Amino acid sequence: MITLYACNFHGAFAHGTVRDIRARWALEEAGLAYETRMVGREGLSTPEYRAIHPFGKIPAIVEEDGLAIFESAAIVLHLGERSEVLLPHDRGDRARTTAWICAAATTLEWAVSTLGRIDFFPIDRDADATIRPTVVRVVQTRLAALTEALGDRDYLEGRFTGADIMMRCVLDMLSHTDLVAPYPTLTAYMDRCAARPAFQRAMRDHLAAYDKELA
Ligand SMILES: N[C@@H](CCC(=O)N[C@@H](CS)C(=O)NCC(=O)O)C(=O)O
Repeated sequence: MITLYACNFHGAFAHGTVRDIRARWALEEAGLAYETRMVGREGLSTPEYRAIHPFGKIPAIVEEDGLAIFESAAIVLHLGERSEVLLPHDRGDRARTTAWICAAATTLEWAVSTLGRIDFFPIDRDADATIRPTVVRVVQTRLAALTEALGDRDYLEGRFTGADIMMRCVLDMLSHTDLVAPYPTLTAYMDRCAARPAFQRAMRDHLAAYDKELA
């Protein structure tokens, strides 16, 4: 069975967006059986975990044959080789889905996570306050472009793919702001993705890990 490495030591601000949700959701969409192993803060820097994830981050997965994969985008792409739900077989559709997964993880997530870093983990309050408006403008520019690209389609590739897992999860990292609200196309897209039974199972289990820790 696949092992998913997740964690439950983050504060309430991060519940729902810690990146194991991406791997959980992909595993659920693909219908692949998995067991979850929780890694504590100290566990991230042990040699055993660094052998699985060189940077000591969450998520990682280890497959039945011992193959370890880290980085949420890589996990979604890799699981896509086992499920056409995540990654279409058609050459062009597959290439575009891959491009969207990379765009979510780089072009969007770079700006979105920088905003999260400023808002939740301030390093230098004055410097952060100075750059925040610029980061917000970059995020807004990306959201406007994404809205245009999505158009009236339900999902990025028309039908659901792993690209929607990555994109919705990145957009969700803006939930502490009102930046997505002016884009009804995007809020409807996020709701549509969240209504999927696989997402609901993944989110239920993701949040249950925090409830267990708090109990
Ligand atoms: N680009 C990586 C980011 C991984 C990452 O930063 N994960 C966070 C959880 S959302 C983490 O492990 N934080 C624990 C820490 O940095 O100590 C991915 O998408 O997998």
